[in-house]
Amino acid sequence: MTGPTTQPILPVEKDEETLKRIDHWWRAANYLAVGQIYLIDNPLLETPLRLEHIKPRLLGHWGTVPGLNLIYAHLNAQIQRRDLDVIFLAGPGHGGPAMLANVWLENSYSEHFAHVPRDAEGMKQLFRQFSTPGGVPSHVSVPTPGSIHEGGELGYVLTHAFGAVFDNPDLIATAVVGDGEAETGPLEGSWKGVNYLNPVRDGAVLPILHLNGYKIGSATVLARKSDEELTYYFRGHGYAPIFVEGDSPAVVHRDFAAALTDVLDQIHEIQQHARQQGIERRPVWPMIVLRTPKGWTGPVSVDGLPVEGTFRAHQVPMTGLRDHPERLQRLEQWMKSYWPEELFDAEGKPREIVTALTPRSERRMGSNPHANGGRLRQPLDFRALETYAIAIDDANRGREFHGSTERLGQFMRDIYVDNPHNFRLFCPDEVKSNKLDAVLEVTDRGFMGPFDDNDEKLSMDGRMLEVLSEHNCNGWLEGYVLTGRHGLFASYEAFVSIIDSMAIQHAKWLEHARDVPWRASVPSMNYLLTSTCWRNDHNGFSHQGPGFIDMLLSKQPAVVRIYLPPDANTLLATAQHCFDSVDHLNAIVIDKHPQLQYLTMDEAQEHCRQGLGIWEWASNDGGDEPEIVMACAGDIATQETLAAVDILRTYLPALKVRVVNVVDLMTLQAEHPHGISQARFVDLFTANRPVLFAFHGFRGVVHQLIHGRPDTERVHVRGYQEEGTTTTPFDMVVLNRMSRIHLALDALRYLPAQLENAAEIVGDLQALLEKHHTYIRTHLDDIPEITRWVWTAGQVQLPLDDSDRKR
Ligand SMILES: Cc1ncc(C[n+]2csc(CCOP(=O)(O)OP(=O)(O)O)c2C)c(N)n1
Ligand SMILES: [Mg+2]
Repeated sequence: MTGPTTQPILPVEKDEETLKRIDHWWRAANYLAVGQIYLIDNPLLETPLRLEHIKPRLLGHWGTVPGLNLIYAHLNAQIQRRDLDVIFLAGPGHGGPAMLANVWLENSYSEHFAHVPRDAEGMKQLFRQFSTPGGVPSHVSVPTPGSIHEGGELGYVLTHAFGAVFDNPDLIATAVVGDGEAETGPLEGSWKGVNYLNPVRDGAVLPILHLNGYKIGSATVLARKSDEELTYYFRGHGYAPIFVEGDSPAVVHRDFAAALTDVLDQIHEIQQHARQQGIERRPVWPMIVLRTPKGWTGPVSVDGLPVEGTFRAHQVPMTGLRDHPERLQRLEQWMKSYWPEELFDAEGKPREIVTALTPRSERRMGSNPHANGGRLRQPLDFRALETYAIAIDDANRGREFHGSTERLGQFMRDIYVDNPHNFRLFCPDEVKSNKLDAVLEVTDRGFMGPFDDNDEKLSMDGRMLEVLSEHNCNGWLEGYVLTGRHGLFASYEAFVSIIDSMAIQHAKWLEHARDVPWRASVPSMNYLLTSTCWRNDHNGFSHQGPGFIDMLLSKQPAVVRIYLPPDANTLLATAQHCFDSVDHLNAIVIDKHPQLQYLTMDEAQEHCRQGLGIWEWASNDGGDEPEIVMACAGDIATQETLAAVDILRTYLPALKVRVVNVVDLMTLQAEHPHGISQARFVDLFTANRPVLFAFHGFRGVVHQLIHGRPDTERVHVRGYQEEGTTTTPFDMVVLNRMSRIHLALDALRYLPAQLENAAEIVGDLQALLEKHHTYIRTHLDDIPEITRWVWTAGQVQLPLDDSDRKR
């Protein structure tokens, strides 16, 4: 709820005293932002500005600052008046000086950083540290109290805001959208969030589109549209826009205050109505369109060119102070135009007229606990994994096909039941396709209607969200976990790369957060990559792309985890571990089709604890030194490896083969926190025997990971090598040379001593390869004995007859 409308005192727009405080706050924040961009000393301008007070490198973005400061100041007044629970997300996150100024004024900053107190010394430090080595970044970043959104890469502010308010009924996420930012694909798509926002159960997003007219170098599309066009546009998306426009502070303050009063009343009304009387239809949510000049109150012109109100105000609006000493005076006049002596006392403390606008303790937007969401994190409750496990024993090990993601669906179904307020599954329209639909037994797909008789499992109460936008799914989950809740984003493997860049930004956030002690640990971002490259044979060449793994490898080892469970029980153990973990990006890769099952639940849990291990039941080295290690990571890679071992053991029973399965890919990398020791590497892979490694994704990944391990020349990797078309499943592994036939032939190639006994097996494998080629073109399907293959421990019969062998 938006909180009680306390004290029916005057609304802000009619309350001259509060408007005065807002203006003072705004001026103070503007002053502090300019100071951060320019000054290293003399913060209160006690003496005339000299060059030694000026930073040697002028960095930062001024243009967006006055708008952000205006919105912040006004929100403070409303938070105070209504005791609102509000977080502030700055889409134009390059306006870092604005947010730093505001959280310093409200004292949140000094409470987080004692070395930057709220006085002249602290002000000097605030200025000096901004955008300087060893200081703070120019953006609204991890060390900015109150932020869950860096805003460096534009486009995600609305998705983060929606994610933050799902299941947070009392929270309002204010999302300032830059007009340049509004041109990005993700932002454009994210207005749809209201179609998934339930006013009973969820909080509210308050979008404020800031039309300052410009991006870095030119006009913005939305700023050049008339109010009428914008009204149609936003009405069509389900919003009722309120317009505020001007360049006179007094007028804008009054109008913006009135607009905020109006939208907050509307939000309150929508929520009260829905919560007391139920929802008949999707509400029309209010939003504000704010037209104020870019770089408002800054230099009007420089070098004879207009700056205020143009794109030239984007970064540092007036540079070259060393070559133009008169600009020192202009800077001083500019800063003095905010009347600093009215704002700060002689000791540099903000005066009462400014601080009077500070909301109480955790209502300050820089101290709101949702913006340090780890503080609110409640671990999930799980039922015993045995509930969902597939029963495995020596008789059926590797001999039965079951869907693995189905079991994960059942596990998540019960997580939904047992954790009704802090777990969500987000998916781009594939929950059923990915066989996770057990979840739908306990929750519908959430949607705000209208509804159609043919809809299935679609209702306003649904808490599983399907939107055909990987950007929304990812951004919603980011907003959800950064505010302390848990979830999973399930995607087709090939299309998760649409959000590579978002995942990169989130990884950077987590990397940075490791150095910020007051940031509490947040639940991990969990990705399920399914419908993988090996089983998209029916979908053409567009649907293969295991590159998300490669992208993750570029991030700091501390924050990335990649899991390739080979079967259902290892998937369950992996998923529980990921749902319990914090501060990571966890990628789990597994296909959705029925597949062979190998490990008991106990074995699976132990295998996942170790991250990799020897599968003794598939090996015949008896614990001695094998002649070859057949390693595998990934479900299809594991299946083909085992099938190859089956063939080798059938034809060459004396050959000593060891099977090593890798579920936690990062165990291979020595410098990763999960990386195994060199001694353990040798225990598993031997010191010098050939290793044939079948890998789910691109082969370079394994080579990269094992760099620095003993004798890597002997490790030969097979994997996806960008071959594909509409064909059969087995043909996919053939085309990419990772089939059991290729693996068995390759093994022999690395075992020259075996070759003299190998004429029969080599002949048969080549005959089988040829038979496969002609068979699929004749029958349009795989050879049944291949697709029906199950583990025989060296008793396999290849589907060949004499005519095949003679050919
Ligand atoms: C995805 C992305 N593309 C490009 C940029 C580079 N960039 C930084 S600021 C900016 C202009 C932003 O304009 P707007 O959203 O209108 O913000 P404001 O005018 O408030 O500064 C651009 C293009 C970026 N940060 N992110
Ligand atoms: Mg702009």
